[in-house]
Amino acid sequence: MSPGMPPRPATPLLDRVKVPADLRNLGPAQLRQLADELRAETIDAVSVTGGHLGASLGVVELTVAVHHVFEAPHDRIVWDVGHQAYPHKILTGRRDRIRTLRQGGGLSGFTRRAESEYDPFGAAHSSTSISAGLGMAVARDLKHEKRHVICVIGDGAMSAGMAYEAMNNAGALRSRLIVILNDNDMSIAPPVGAMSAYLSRTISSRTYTSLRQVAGQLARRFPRTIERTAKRAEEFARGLFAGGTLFEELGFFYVGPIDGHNLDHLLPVLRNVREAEESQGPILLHVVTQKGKGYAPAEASADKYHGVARFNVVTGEQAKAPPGPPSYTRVFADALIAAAERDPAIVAITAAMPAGTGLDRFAKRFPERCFDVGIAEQHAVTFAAGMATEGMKPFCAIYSTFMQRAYDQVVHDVAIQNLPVRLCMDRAGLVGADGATHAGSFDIASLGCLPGMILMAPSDEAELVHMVATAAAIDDAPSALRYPRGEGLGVALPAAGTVLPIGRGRILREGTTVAILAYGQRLADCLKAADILAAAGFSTTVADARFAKPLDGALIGQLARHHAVLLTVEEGSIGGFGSFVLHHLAHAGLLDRGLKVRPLSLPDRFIDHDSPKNQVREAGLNPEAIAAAALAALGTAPGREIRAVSDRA
Ligand SMILES: Cc1ncc(C[n+]2csc(CCOP(=O)(O)OP(=O)(O)O)c2C)c(N)n1
Repeated sequence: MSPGMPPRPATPLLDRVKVPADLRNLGPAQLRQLADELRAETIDAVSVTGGHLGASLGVVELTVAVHHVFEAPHDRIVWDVGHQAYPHKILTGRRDRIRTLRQGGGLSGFTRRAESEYDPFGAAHSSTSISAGLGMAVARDLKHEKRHVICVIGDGAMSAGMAYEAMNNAGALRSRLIVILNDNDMSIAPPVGAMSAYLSRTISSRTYTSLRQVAGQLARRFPRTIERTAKRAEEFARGLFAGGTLFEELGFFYVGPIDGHNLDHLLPVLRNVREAEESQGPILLHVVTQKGKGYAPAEASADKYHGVARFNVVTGEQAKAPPGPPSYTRVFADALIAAAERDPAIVAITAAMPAGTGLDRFAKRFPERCFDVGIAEQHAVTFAAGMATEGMKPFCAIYSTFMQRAYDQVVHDVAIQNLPVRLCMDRAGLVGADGATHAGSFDIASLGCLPGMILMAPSDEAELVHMVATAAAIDDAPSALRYPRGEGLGVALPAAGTVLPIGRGRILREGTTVAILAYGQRLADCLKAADILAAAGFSTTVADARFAKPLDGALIGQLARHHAVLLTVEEGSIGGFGSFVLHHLAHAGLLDRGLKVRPLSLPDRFIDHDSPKNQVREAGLNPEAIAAAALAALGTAPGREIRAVSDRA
């Protein structure tokens, strides 16, 4: 225990629960106590690691109830997004490692098949649970097996099209599937859209459905399990009940809404749902919970502690990073606001991430020109394309990893129609504690192969300001801008962005033997690598490509002709910038005279959660690895003195 920290909470009952089977025989009072202990343990663990606290606190009772009523891992419990699964991890044999959450070598912050047999499906991107659960249910039926499949999905995740595609299919297949809608009236930010309003109406049209009334709902479908007296309640309940119609139209049997923190309600309802006839088809159980429940600082905060840094349990105060340069996100938002002040055609779009993308700042300044479309990346991109057809200048700000969802929209709706949509991808490259699911690895490779697309990446935050101005000026083609998570380098910011010449790079340092051509955020480490090489006696040119498409053929030609070794460096997957450069070199005949080219990119494997520094080292993209690649190409093994120089750097 660190000094000043409160002692860990006493958890006598939780200490006896090693796996869910250990809680199946507990009575209601013990389960309530277990929930309290589980909540205390979750708070204490996340205070050490940081992470997604609010969502996990909201599902403590639900987690206990589901594990009490169902028999995981035989029954499959599929958590959507997986960020609320910390209590589930604690109850499923991972308590001893819960204080390693999101740390290098530790537990993932999401569900993960490789981590536990209790995680039947890995997640982190939202709205996949019903599709995956339906697949499991259909496989079960084809194999003539008996098991329950339970998907737990939040109201935010329910705003994505994929959830409806899955429900539409589930309703038609009539597979036995239990979907628990965990409705806390929050996404990361307050939820938006008609679906959210619909759920609110569903809840506010009456208070929680009483147990008796839920029994009535269930009686219609499962008369064998309900006492006769409930039957009279049925008409009453259904007559009063205003919600659930949408789900029923999709072929689900709707039950609820019930209080997701009240075990006296959760347990009997879940038992009834469990006992439903196999032929009954999919069931949707609507539970209402509170994000951050049971921890005052979380309940009081605007985002309900969606994602937190390490914090003091007593005060709720989160660890603050020492003041440093502004984040790329902040610089992007301010540059976009500045551009929008000059140009009324500029509009901004986010898919449920207003704070993460910085567009909350834009929305404050231009509320009528900012659109939060919910967790709906596909729609966001085509919505932007529609605006572009009418002469607006849409900036579609979506994390690189979530842009993957919208690939066909980028190809079909944006690129083929050559519409000037600006794709602004935050969190490009490695992202640290959120791990491989959130890394922005594939945008260069996947967007760079699209005809007509312009690709830019800033090497520092001042460059980002220029690139936002450049994107605003590109009116005859789609463009994509990628920038990393976290703070900038601390360089001076220009008063206003300058429009850059499209497809032109720049040389920062001139040398004679080795050329390093960087794309994006690794440039600073390439300069450090050049120092290491200089100390080893090799003169190095360092250039900033600025654009991955169109490539700067003249610059590449110059580097190729006047150096023995050419390195390309990017924080993106194989098949990206380095491949484009190699392709160009080959076609231009620049490989024919013995030039040694080494494309350095992320390796061909997924990189787990860890500190950003460790991840970059593992990827072989730190200054030492860059220098070592050059030396290996030159035929010189890295020596002791080289490491010493880089340590000083
Ligand atoms: C495709 C995709 N887009 C965006 C996100 C970022 N994200 C993580 S959790 C979350 C909110 C989810 O809200 P909800 O489903 O209601 O769960 P809660 O956190 O409220 O429990 C968002 C937008 C994501 N994980 N996946």
